[in-house]
Amino acid sequence: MTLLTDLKKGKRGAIAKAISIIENDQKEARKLIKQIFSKTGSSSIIGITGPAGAGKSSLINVTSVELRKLGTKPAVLAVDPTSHVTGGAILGDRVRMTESTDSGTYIRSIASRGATGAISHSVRNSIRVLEYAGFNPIIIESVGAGQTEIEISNIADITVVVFNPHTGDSIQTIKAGLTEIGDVYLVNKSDLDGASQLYDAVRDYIGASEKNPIILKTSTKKNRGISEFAKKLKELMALKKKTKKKQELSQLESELKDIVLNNINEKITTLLNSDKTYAKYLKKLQAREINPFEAGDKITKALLK
Ligand SMILES: Nc1nc2c(ncn2[C@@H]2O[C@H](COP(=O)(O)OP(=O)(O)OP(=O)(O)O)[C@@H](O)[C@H]2O)c(=O)[nH]1
Ligand SMILES: [Mg+2]
Repeated sequence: MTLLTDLKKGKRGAIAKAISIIENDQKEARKLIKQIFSKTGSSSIIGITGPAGAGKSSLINVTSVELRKLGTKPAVLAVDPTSHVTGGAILGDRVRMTESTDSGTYIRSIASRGATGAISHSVRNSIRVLEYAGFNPIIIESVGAGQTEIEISNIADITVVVFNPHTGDSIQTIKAGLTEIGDVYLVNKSDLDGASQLYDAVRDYIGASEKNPIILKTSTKKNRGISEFAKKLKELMALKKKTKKKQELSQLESELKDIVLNNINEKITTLLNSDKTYAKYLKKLQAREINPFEAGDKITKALLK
């Protein structure tokens, strides 16, 4: 299969095609994963999250350049919450991320529309494609908005949370649950007013936590703190490699559960449409001869017999 050969060589066209298959064609995606799965699982996955506009894309752009200088070969997956492939936000990312593209970093946006399980599926398997193509680390950008960000932190080996002094609600955001997931906290846009206060607040609020995260000030505009951030990432990659095994086991277990539950859901949904017991109790329910719970129990019992 030439796609595999080209993927292995890290050819851009092949990677793009493979990720499109992952996103759009379940049947082909299965075939592809079947062929590459055993050769994946060893790259470091870095999740970069934080409020919209914090500077995640800009940071990834300049940090990738530094990471390449340190001898790694990063690739980027941007999980875009607002739009699919033609959307404006992605174009914005493309523009801002040109620098790292020029230097050889592979960058790709994937849409996060649809069921949350679908996002995990796309991200997990796109990661596998990039691993097979020889990239390490794989950086995932996601906006810190609820479900997606939590899923990403489950997939990532290293989680980086980005704040900036311009969003007045930053401390609120900090309190709203981003406190536990970070291995690294960045106060970005340190060239702007308020960065020092925010840095102090983050350090007071998060620095004392058990995880003992790294907290850094960065500015992509002034190129401050970026090489230090890249160095810390490289150190963390080495450190996490030792604990990766355990994390990987639980990640694979939750993926397996997702798949099994999805499969069952699909099967049962099809089954119900032609099931006699279901039809019978549905009618009774609609005639108000039985209540929903009782009808549900009867149908479930019959199905699981
Ligand atoms: N002053 C200043 N502006 C910055 C810095 N980093 C990024 N910006 C600006 O902040 C804006 C948002 O940057 P992005 O990198 O797109 O932020 P993002 O977090 O990826 O945004 P979304 O993907 O939309 O959530 C852009 O206008 C950047 O030029 C910085 O260090 N200092
Ligand atoms: Mg972005």
